[in-house]
Amino acid sequence: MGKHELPPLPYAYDALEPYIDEQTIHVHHGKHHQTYVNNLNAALEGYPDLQTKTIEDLLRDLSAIPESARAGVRNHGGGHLNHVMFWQNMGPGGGGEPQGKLGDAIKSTFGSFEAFKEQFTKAAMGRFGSGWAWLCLEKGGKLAVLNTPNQDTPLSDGMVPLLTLDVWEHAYYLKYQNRRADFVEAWWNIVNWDDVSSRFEAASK
Ligand code: MN3
Repeated sequence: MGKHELPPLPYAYDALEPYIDEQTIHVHHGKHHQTYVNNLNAALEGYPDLQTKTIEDLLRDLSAIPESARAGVRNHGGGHLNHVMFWQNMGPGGGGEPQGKLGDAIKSTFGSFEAFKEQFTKAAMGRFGSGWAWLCLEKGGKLAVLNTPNQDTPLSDGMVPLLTLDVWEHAYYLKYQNRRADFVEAWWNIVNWDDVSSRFEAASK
């Protein structure tokens, strides 16, 4: 399938203003995400068998990756896939609450949307250092909120990621400095629930 490539941002660089500023998106997408893609391709050099796999397949079974390439795939492949999802999970005109099957599943799992929001925010705030907060579908079909360190994806633990939030400092430092809580609160206004819902419906089939 050739080399992995940085997908274009699915909206304009200033589309998430004022919640995420244009400069942060430029650096985050054009520099940070691009670097994960470049380093993933470098990590796969000399492994023609791995080069034919999708990024999802590589991360779904890290034990199948030769040890010499595993950390590169985990860190840079995870960095690539997590950011692809992060961009798609957001959009202008987002926010509010999910409707339909996802909205119902969130209410029956967490009690209410507000309770879910609280739990997700706690996962985002509770990740010490760099990492990600997640809403996932577990193997048994149950929704779960968790966080992961570094660029680890719950896909490697057999879950299907539905919604993710990047809480690395590079995601918010230019605008929010050390105020991660303000960034997390602002981010709820740009969650693209249509994207999250379609992931949920595809995974629940
Ligand atoms: Mn990032």
